[in-house]
Amino acid sequence: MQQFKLKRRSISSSILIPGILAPTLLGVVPISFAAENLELPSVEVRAVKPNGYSMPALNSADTADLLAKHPSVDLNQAGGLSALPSIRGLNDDRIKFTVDGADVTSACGNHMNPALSYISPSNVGNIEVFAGITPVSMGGDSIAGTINVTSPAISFAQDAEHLLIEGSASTFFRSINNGLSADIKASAANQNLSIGFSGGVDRAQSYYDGHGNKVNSTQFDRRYQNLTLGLKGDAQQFTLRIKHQDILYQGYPNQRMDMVGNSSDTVNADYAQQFNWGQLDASIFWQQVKHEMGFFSAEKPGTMPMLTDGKDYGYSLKFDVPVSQAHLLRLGNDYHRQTLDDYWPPVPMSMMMGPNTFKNINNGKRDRFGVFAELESKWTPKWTTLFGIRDDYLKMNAGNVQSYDVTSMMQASDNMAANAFNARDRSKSDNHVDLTATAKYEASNTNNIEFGYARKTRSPNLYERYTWGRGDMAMAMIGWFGDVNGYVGDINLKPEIANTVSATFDWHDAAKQDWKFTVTPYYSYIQDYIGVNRIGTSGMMMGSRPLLQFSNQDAKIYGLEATAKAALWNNSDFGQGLIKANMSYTRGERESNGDNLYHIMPLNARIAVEQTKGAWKNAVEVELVSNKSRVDSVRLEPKTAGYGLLNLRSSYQFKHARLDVAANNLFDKYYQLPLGGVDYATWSAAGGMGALGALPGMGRSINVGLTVNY
Ligand SMILES: [Cu+2]
Repeated sequence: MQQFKLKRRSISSSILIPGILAPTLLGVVPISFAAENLELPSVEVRAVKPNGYSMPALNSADTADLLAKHPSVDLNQAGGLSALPSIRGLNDDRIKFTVDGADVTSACGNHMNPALSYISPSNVGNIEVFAGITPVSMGGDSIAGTINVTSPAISFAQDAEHLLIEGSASTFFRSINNGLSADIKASAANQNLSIGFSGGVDRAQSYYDGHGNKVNSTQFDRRYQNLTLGLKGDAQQFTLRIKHQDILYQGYPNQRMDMVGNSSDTVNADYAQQFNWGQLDASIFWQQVKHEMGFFSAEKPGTMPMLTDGKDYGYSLKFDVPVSQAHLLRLGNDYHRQTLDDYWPPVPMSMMMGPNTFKNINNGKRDRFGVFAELESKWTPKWTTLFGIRDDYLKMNAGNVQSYDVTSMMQASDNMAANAFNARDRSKSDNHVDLTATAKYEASNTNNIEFGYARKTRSPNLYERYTWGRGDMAMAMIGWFGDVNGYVGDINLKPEIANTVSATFDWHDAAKQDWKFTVTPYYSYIQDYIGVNRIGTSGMMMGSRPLLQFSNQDAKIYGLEATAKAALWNNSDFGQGLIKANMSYTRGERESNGDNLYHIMPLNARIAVEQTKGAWKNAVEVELVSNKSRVDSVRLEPKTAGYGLLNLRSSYQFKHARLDVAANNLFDKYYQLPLGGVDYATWSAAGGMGALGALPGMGRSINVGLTVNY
């Protein structure tokens, strides 16, 4: 019987090193460079030694920002801890996210609490990004790809004689928003048992743009505590993680509301065991969230409490069975239940908001049950293939709703909508059939090609199907697009089905040491893409914005990514030098009329020169973004000008301590974020007159971090 090494990702010890990253078709996460050498299409992530190049938390307290340098990933700006990632133009719920194996859903009509907001960058051990053609074993109910984030691996003592005591303390300061992150970790382990704790804080005031103006409602404060327990046997490992997190407040410059509280408890348990026949990976997760929106600062004043209670729980089972020397079979089953209550308590003395509670989503439920089979085959030393099929069955429902005042003439449109909603059968079920077929061909020792096809399906989320309010205000409260438009759902929405083809051409030197160049063209046709139709315009009180209803409309997205890296020098005077570059171009169109899709990043590139010499690591980086002239006119998406930013960073390792310093946007350039939506907070603080502008990015920030390991 062959010996398959226990290769569960969560027990690989890897540290994330944001660099400039190469995409791969199957996307095995070149977030850290060492992972780049992986034999595709395997999904193993090898142990990566921390090389201390750049600390995750140095430049941002938002874990999503760690993905900004990945050529397939862009960020739709939201709160300072809650940017919404997008993979090749497909955002948010179209991506499958897991955090330590837990499938986490935003419990908020503005998606203020996306999956990555539940882990601080200081606690990220590894990130995997699968873009586009994603193995079916990496999850269903998603069309863009998969992002898996894991905490640092649990460590055990090497032998029975010693106890392994580890700890670290880190602190980061960012000048642009007086941002402060601090984290401590401690663990004690023998050979079989490991116990660990971590805790910390991420907080900041609102940041300033390149003109020196404050960007209102960009402040935040988060606290967290995590406990871990690990048990290890000869061929098995059990991991338990218990987490509590409170976001005390978080501003949203491009939303009408802010977060005034988000309290979550999470339990994840993983079990991996190696058998004669292969390997079993099992995990269960449970997360409970209490979310509150409202107003907390003079930067965006108001009164309107909105509460959301959300739960996510489920399990996953995976079996890896080597059926012969050449073939590895993966089988799996997973289940995920989301429950959601979204309700808006009355505001005392308010004519519009009372006397009853507005029930936005009442007893919402979304269940998904999935099974898959995947075969990975190495036919010859040159040819590798991966074939997978997956079925997900989804069931959704929501209970009766009500407006603030069922008798008020002023709320007639909400009351009519509530009556119609309550009279309908709202139970919906969808069946997804997903397919993935890819091949890799090593044409020679200096080039290879990977290519493939995937069919992937996503069902609407609870807000897309079950938000029902038709009054201006009720609609203005829904939407995670940073455009302050009004949105309403549609019970009859169909799932989105993406058919994607893509290929990665890879050229490198024979030893894979000196240089590498990749090009990845891709094309996706998305049947029943969930876009919007305009159904009206809100009144003056809500700022005369478009009122939109989610609707299925075919769309296509295509583009090109390229990456390059090359060794520049290697000598005793200047150490080692390396240049890395990547660029990406994305185009998204509605099929019927050629309209531009919303939130598509314009042409952009990143070039960095890095030097390593002894304990020093230094880098100079240029970020170039072209102007955004193709905008979604239906949502009144703002156009933005092109820009270039220069960033510097440096780190020095001294025994157990490391100092990190960065200067981001060194020339304090003013620029607007192409995916930032509108700068609503600043516009409304100035009286809400005139047109809404695009959200500006951060001006120059000097960031300093100190990390001590013991
Ligand atoms: Cu919210």
